Amino acid sequence: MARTRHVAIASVAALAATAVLGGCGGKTDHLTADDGPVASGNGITPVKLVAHKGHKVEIKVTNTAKDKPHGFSIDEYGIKDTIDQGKTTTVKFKADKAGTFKVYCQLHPAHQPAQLTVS
Ligand SMILES: [Cu+2]
Repeated sequence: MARTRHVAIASVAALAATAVLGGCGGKTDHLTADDGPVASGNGITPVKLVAHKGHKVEIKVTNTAKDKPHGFSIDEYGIKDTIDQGKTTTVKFKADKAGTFKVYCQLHPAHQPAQLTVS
């Protein structure tokens, strides 16, 4: 009986350890961006996005244009998405590289890009 109780306590301790490890480094930066018309044409706003190195990043991107799809790319993180007009998508990646990266519409290179800073 005593041995059974000991085993039960050990497995509870193991579960608790797993939960703590899961929380460590598992922080997520939630960002929001619009991809579509801006004052001077089309582009991505806000023009400055900031994330913390080591965090997961989720960028909720809405294509606010009414007439055409727009793209959302960050080359250094291997992101190349296309969002249909009026739709929202969530771009997810791990911010494992520090630096300032160009965020742009790969469908329309002339559109105003944004910058993602990871530090
Ligand atoms: Cu575009």
